[in-house]
Amino acid sequence: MLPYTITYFPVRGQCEATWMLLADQSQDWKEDIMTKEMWLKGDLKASCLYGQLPKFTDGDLTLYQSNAILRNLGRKHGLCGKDNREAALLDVANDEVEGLRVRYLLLIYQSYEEGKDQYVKDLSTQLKPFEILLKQKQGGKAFIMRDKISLVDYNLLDLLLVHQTLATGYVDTFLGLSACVALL
Ligand code: GSN
Repeated sequence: MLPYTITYFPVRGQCEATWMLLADQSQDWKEDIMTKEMWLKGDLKASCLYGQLPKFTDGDLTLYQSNAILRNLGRKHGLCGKDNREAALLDVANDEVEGLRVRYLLLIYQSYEEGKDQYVKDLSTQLKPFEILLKQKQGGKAFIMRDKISLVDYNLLDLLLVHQTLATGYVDTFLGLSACVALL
C-alpha cells in the first residue's frame, strides 16, 4: 500500500507544491483525482471536515489545508530547518508565500481584467523579500534556508511558476528568484 493518498481536482492549484515535494524527495503517493461531476454529487464534500480539497491521508491520519499538509510532509522528511530557529524563520517565509498566493487568487477569480496591470506593477515589491532571502545563497545553492532545501522552496517555486505564466518573463528579472527556478 502506498504511504500517502492525495485527493484533489485535476488542476495544479493548491497541490502542486506538495506534489513537487513528494516527487523531489523520491516519495510514492496515490492520486485520487476528483472530477467536477464527482465532486458535485456532494458525498465527498460532505465528508470533508472543511468541505474542500485537498485531502491527504497517511495511514489513519487525515489532513486538510494545503499548508498544513505541506508542513506535515516537511516535518516527516526533514524539510523544516535544522532547529526551532530555522523552523520559525521558515514559518515566516511560508506565511509570506501564502499571503501572495491569496492576492494572486483574488486577482484571478475577482478582478483579473481591471486589476492585472496594477498587480504586475506591484509584483517587484511583493517578490523583493524572497529575492533577498534567496540571495543569501551558499555552496551555489539558492534556497530560502541557504544551502538546504525546505518545504517553503517548493511552495515558492510553484508560486513563481504561476507568476511566470501570468507575466511572461517577469520573474526572470529577479536574479535570485530566477536562480531558484533554475535550480529546482
Ligand atoms: O489551502 C487549502 O487547502 C484551503 N485553505 C483552501 C482549499 C480550497 O480552496 N479548495 C478548493 C479547490 S482549490 N481552489 O480553488 C475547493 O475544494 N473547492 C470546492 C468547494 O466546493 O469549495
